[in-house]
Amino acid sequence: MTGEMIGISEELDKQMTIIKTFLEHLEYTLGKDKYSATKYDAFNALAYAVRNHLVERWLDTQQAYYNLDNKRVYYISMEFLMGRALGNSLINLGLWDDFKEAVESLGRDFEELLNEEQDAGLGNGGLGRLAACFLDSMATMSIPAYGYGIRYEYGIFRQAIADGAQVEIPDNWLRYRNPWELDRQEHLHTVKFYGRVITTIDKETGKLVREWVDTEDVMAMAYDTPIPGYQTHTVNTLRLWSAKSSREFDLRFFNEGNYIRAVEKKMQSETISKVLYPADNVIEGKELRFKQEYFLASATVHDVLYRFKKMHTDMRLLPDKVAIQLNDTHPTLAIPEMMRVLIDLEHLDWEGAWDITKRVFAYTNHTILPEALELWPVWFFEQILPRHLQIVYEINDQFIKEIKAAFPDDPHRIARMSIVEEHWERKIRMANLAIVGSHSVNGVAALHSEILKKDLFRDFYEMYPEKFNNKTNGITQRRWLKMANPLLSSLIDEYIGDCWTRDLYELNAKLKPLADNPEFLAKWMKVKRKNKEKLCRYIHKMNEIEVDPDSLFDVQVKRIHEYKRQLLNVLHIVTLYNRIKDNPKAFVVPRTFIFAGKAAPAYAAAKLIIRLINGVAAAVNNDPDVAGRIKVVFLANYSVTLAESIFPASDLSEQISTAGTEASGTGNMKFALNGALTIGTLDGANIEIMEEVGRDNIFIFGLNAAEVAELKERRYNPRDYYNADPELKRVLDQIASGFFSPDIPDLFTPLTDSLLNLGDHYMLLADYASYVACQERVGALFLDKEEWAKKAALNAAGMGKFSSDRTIKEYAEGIWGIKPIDIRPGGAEMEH
Ligand code: 26Q
Repeated sequence: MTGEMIGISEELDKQMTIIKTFLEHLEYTLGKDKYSATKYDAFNALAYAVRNHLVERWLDTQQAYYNLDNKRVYYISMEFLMGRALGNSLINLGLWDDFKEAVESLGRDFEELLNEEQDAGLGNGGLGRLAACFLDSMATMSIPAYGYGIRYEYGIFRQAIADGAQVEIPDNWLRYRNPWELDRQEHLHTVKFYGRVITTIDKETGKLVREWVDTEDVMAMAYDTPIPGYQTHTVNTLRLWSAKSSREFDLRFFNEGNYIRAVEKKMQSETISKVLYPADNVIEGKELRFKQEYFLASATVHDVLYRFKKMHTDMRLLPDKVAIQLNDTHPTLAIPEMMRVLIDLEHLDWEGAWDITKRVFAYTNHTILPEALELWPVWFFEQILPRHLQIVYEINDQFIKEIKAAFPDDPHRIARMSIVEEHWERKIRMANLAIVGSHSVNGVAALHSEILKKDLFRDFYEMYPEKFNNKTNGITQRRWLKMANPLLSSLIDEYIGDCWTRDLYELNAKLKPLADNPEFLAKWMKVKRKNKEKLCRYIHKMNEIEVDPDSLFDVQVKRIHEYKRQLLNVLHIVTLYNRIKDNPKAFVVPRTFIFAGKAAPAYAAAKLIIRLINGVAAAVNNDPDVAGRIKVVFLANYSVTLAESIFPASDLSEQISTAGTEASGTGNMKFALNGALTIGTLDGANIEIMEEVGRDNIFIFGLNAAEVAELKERRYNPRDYYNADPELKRVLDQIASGFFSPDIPDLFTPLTDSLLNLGDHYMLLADYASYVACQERVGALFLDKEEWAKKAALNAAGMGKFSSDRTIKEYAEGIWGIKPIDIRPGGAEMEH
């Protein structure tokens, strides 16, 4: 046989194996044949076939970690916003083409099968999606890592729009099986709640001994999902905890007199992992949320220590083997839990336990909004976690001694820094606890980390400057370019090869010169146009709106929140609308304004903003004077999957938060990577995006963070802007008068009131004129197609820094002290 023939027969062999595995799963795992199999069955059979490939590497990886006994990082997060797994797994395994061919040879549409998969929506937004990007990057960079979270039975609600308003639909995502998870019945931990603490004196040592008794127990059961790296043998683990009644494991349960009552009790304890709290950047101080946080913290700490103790007896080695990263304060109870286990169960002394704990933990802050800082009432602790309250008090006592030593005679400083807030209701400040109990505190963009040091955590920075550092966020280019935008990926591959998938800085080095290549730019524009056409078809199908693919796609997709200022975007749209109405023949650049995003169900203002967008859409889209020049589209149910089709089709990325409020943003990076230009404020990572793409290739407007602070200081008066700007006044009066809500004329007055009468907290009016002027420059540039395309290419070409691979490398080197582990098939692994 010739070499070529061997190649062909190997290829055939591969195809046959895929088809065989697929059919076996269809028949024996799912019990279907080709007559009875639905599209969804076919998706599942495909997923199981892919899982076979994952499992081999998974076992090799876990075996290698065990044999090497290397240091591992545990990323604990209340949220993992994973989206779909099938396409991503195929890309990371390098099996996309093989599986696509195999599926098509069976007469099925590959893309249609991929679309059968539900999103794993176990997160709200930025923080949850960041955790998912980090998992992809950690596996790709061969970092020995575990994600730990909660297996919510209901993920983020599905959003429908009825009469312009958001309606929440429960996301019962596990109802039709989850082919990616493996239940680990044997990995079970008891999590205790309530009860009381007994103190005795040890007769031999004379020391106080604490026992937490009469507790109500819930079991945490593990479900594992494989996390494959891209072009590597590494497959890491995402371990999600599900709450199971301890009674089920208890024989007395079956002998209880009141059987129905007993089953009710069982169900109650299982509610802990029922539902994700749908709040984003605002806390819901509910008891169930508090229990969820402890459930995750406790089960994870016990699991980490169980794994450590299989290899070691000396707990002082823990910081050499374990790094724990806290994704915001949500899992911070892991700190007192670690202290409890080390002291009460492992019998270490306080100093030893505290030293170990601080060296293990690191804390990432994701927000400076005061309403998102976690404070839990002391009485929650008294009732639910009495032993932890003692420990937190002891940590605080020691800490206050430290403050007094460092800053004598400064009682205000002590009051500000104390872990216990002593207002009329005593509360535990989780951020203070996280800072004191960690060796590292980081923000998620340069500006954000500066604000933490200078403002929010200033006192702590003065005391522990060495703890503070920055880790600018990133995104995985595998999902957000290679998978989401296959046309652009292929174009880039054609010109510079595909090394950018492992090293995004390749774009900076090799794509930049192509921004002057007319042939490349022509192809670039064709790709953008194709992606826009596809989104047009989706918009037509979902919203029955006809959109012009040649219009400027001006896009704001993210959670709906006042600080993100979707309302400022609306003020601009209404301004344009009025200009057209005044002068129907005036030339305006045709634009399609696209919005998507969920509002927290209890956040009235955010829900009203959705109604306003839809009210404006109804007026604008159907007005003959507008003649289709501007259209407004609100796409329902923003999700990872919907995002994957929006970014590739966008021309303009709206990143318009009040300077100093958006910690980083990550959507901003996804847009730019897909060749959208940004209109934005000098906030979060926008600043670093500007530095990377160049000041001439981004549209910056409005006050910067220092100016915002200064204007607040000088007593900002929004009415000054309203009175001085007739165009602005007209827009606000229109919204207030019911122009966009003819059936309920005063529907939107709460929104205009908050701007005019309640202080305009996010300073929309101060930035309005600058925003509108900036948008005029955007429109003018869009008319010059070549110039626009050039800048778009330069944006993508400047994104090297924003790969989450870079971010993870910085965490691994700067905080975790962890090196990559090269995994080889069959187990001949080595440390780098
Ligand atoms: C806390 C307690 C009780 C209930 C809910 C919460 C809660 C849940 C989610 C508080 C905050 C969040 C989410 C915060 C978040 O997504 N922050 C975003 O994190 C991104 C990743 O770092 C940044 O890019 C964004 O700027 C930041 O807003």
